Amino acid sequence: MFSVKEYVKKMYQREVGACSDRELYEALLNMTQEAAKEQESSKGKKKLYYISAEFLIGKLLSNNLINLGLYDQVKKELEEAGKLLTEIEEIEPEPSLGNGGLGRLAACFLDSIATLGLNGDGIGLNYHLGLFKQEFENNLQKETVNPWIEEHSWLTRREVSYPVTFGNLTVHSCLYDIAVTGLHNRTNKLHLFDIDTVDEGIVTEGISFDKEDIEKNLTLFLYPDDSDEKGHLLRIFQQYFMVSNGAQYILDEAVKKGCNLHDLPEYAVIQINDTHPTMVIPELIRLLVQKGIDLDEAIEIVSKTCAYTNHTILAEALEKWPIRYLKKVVPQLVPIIEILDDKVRRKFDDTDLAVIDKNDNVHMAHIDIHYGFSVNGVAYLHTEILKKNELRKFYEIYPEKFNNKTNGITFRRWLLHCNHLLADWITSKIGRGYKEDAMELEKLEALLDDKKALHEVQAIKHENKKILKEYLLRTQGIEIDDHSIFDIQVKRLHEYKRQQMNALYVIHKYLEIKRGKKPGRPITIMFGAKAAPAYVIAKDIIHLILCLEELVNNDPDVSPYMKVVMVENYNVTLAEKLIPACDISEQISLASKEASGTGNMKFMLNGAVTLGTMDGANVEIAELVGRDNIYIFGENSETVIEHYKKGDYCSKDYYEKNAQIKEAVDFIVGPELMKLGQKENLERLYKELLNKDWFMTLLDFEDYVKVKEQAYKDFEDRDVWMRKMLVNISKAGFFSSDRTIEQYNEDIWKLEK
Ligand code: 26V
Repeated sequence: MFSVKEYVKKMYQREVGACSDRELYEALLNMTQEAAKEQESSKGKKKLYYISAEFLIGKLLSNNLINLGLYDQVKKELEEAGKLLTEIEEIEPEPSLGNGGLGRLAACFLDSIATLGLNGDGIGLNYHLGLFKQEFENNLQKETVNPWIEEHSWLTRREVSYPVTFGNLTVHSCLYDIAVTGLHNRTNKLHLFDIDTVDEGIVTEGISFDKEDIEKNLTLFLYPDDSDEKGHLLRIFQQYFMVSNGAQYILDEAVKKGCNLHDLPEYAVIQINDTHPTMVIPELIRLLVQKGIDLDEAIEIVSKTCAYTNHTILAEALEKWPIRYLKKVVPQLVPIIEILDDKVRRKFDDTDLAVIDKNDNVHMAHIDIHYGFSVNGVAYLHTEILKKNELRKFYEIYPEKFNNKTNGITFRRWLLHCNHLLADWITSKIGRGYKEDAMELEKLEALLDDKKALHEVQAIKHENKKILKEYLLRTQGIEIDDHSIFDIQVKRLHEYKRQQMNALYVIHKYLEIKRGKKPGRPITIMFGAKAAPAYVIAKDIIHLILCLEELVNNDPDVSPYMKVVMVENYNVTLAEKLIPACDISEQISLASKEASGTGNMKFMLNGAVTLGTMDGANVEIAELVGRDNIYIFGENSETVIEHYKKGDYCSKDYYEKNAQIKEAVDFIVGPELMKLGQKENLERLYKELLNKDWFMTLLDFEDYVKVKEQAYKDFEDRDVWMRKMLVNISKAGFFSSDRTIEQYNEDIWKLEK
């Protein structure tokens, strides 16, 4: 019924072979959207609304074709006309509507919700320029705009508009939907709110713009620079715009289905993705009261409708808004927030539990915990830390609200789409069942001692390395050796993720090679990371890595044995190329700091072996694969938390006691790098490591070097390494987001299937 040939004929009155790739892309876009529409369903009285400031959806064409069961047929039709789907895919722009894990998790969840046939939509914002695009200039990160909305896109404009009032300014929203297809199942929606007055023309240099011109900038960027008050205020404008639209939409849909508002929890459940959408709680209360419901009852209704997910324990990421900011942007919510605070204070004799603290800051997470029915962390260790440490007092009063939901990833994108070779091989060995039930991957264990099978896996890995090599050369002019070990760390840049530790390793290895200690096989250490525009030290770390790339790759003594690569503008598309080609997956955060991580799961599924700390979901990976199939190093979370409590970590002690550490740290400000880099940046980073090192890089460095060397050594025993790869693939089933979503539904949402 859906044939490319016919769509092309209808649109262009031509044959497939006579169309340009862009024309074919647009024809496929139309065809896919119509096929998705046929799967739309309104089945289910109760509906989930997953509200999130970020949805990092990636390109959609191939994924939708896979989910709609059209992929093989389309690929074949195109090939018969001399066209390649992989080339057509490159036309599609990638929307950058997220920073990293949190946004990508939301996208994986939407895929699983639709695949499981659940009634659930996403609600977010239609940022015209997304997150910035990263460019490198003089070994520094430069931010530029990243427009992604074209005339023909996945966005469908709806006839929906709501008024949203900020102080004395009222704007009228518009709404765009993106279809979310499930594998052989229903189509749900991602609703992205916007306003028509946004003006991309106000951007001047890089990503600078007037932060006060709300009508022109409201949905211009994802998370504008929040280093100053104007940035903070804009963030509150964005958050309120998102939740006010969301709340009005949710109430409208419920009422249309027969809800009398008193029974709202039977029609709607709202998952609050981190604290960014927290204002949906007071906003819903405000709207219900406006519609005639008594305040106390409104509070109760909303508390039974909202559930909160915590994604971090980092203090600086836990939102606290000064009440004077809220008075400026959303004065109508302030009396409600004060009542919510008052109720808490009357009930509990502990100011740590209050919504508004003594400095007049509103703790958004406290609103979620008191006035939501569920609080979940995103990996076993993370939830335990929340219960025992950061949120201990809340756990004591509401133990029944706390639950864990270990994150997951959608195998449609992170295996079937990004690694066709491996997916086809798996199908040939254990059949198609794993596509519906990821736990069936365990059947691969029967092949662990089958040499021929192991060599096939090795050949697939090598093929993926060649694909990556070709792609990086063509798109970024980067040359890599496909026979080297691919050691990869790709994720947001943050000190707690410790890219700086990996960079120190590069220095250490560089010096070792200079001294004549050459590795048996060349290694390629790859990085990919964006730094928040105002995060100074993060940008210094990027500078260090780029300087090292220049130094190492141009040194004839070293470059035959080690290369350093920092890919520009790391995004979902690049992840889909890097992950299938990876040998060693770097997951080296300071224990207790990475809530879960999801990249770790993607690498594992694609046959990379993890080098990591006992943090986030690494703990669960280690438990599943066993210590022979993962490289663990560093102090554990309990020790780290103790160090923070006692304040007894002193990086200088490590620097002074260990010559290897001293040598690597000193190199940052040594003549080789000073020649290539900026004195100010390198010195600042050096001082930071020596005098502060808040995320304890030097604490774990020695063990990191030791364990990493062991991994490189083990890589040489090819059969043993291949076995490790296959164990990782076969144990990855637990990390399917289908499992995660089943658990959310079972314990929190309770939607009918
Ligand atoms: C965001 C920011 C933004 C500005 C700079 C400082 C800063 C620090 C932390 C954050 C994190 C915000 C929440 C977040 O993205 N958490 C991530 O959520 C993932 C999905 O649950 C999880 O896998 C990651 O471990 C967690 O970091």
